[in-house]
Amino acid sequence: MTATPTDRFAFDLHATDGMARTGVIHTPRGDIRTPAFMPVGTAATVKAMLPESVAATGADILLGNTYHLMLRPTAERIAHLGGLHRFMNWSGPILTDSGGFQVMSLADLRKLTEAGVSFKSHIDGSKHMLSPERSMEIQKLLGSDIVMCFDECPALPADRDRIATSMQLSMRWAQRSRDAFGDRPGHALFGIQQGGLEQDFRAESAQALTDIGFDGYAVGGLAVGEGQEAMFGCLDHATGVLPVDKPRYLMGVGKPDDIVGAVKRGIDMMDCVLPSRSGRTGQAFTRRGVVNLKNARHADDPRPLDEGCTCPACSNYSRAYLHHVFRAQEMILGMLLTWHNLHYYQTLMQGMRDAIAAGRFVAWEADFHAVRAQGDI
Ligand code: PRF
Ligand code: ZN
Repeated sequence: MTATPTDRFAFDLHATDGMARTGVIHTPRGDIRTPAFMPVGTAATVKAMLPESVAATGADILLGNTYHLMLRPTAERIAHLGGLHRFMNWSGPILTDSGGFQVMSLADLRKLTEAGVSFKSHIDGSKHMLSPERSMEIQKLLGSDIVMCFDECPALPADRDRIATSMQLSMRWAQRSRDAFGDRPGHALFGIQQGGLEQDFRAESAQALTDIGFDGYAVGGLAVGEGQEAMFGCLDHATGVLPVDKPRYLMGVGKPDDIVGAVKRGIDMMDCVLPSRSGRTGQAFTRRGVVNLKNARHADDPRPLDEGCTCPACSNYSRAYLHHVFRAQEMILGMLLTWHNLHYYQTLMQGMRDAIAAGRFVAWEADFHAVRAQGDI
């Protein structure tokens, strides 16, 4: 695929196979091949990785977080230092989450009103507030390429009334986010669908967002403890009510089989801390499932983690070495396994992009599950 230099944000859909889609999101900072997996760089770093190494795994875009960066080092400081791309030495596109979801899961003493959320920092107890307007301002100061609306994501299970009230608040905040974002050529604003597992609320939310008009649409409020079957059941109708000609982003998902199932149901973008976070605790994702390097069975094993993987961890080190650096609590364990896991995730995405383009996604998916069923050998 040749990169098209562009000064605006655009989505080209190249092929579909069932509900699955492949294409390219063009941004002034580079193209994003879809389906895309976005590594998480919460605190202006993908932990244990240099940015050039993250790029070498095949990532086209990173995710950053409003909540963490506004508290430390602050958005204003990052803006003075030339923006987030320069600050963290990543020249490709960055999508930033809006903060609402992180406030609800991390902050202390939260107070939610129509205006927004006031809370105390989980780092030093200092007082802050986030609103649609302040979130848009922070994401602009950071220089984010893809800005997310400020929303509220209720914890599941919740009753229908609570889910409806919350979704309607998120839709009013979506309008305020749109108004505050304004017109910024080259930068995109994504709406976030809410509505829990309720089909009618998902459709109502999609309609409200489409009426406002966004550059892309996220499916929020999933992967919050409902389980894979319920999430897939929801996605079976939640993606179909979103515009076909705009990217669809499933927030905070997931395990490899979650990702495959989401792409099958029409999702174009995803992010998750799993490949980076589990790498640091000795968990590796492979074609044959999860391998835990903590396990004593690896202590004398001269074989690579995955003989079919071309990442540095698999090209240059044995399972015995990875087990040793786990036991010795050496930092290289996190460095090698994060690289491997991100490489595995990106290889998975490339496999799906190729399969969709060739119209053989069903066969590709059957093979994905068959190889995993064999287990680690
Ligand atoms: N909203 C926002 N960020 C999110 C979510 C959401 O619903 C989720 C849900 N899985 C993860 N990250 N703004
Ligand atoms: Zn590897």
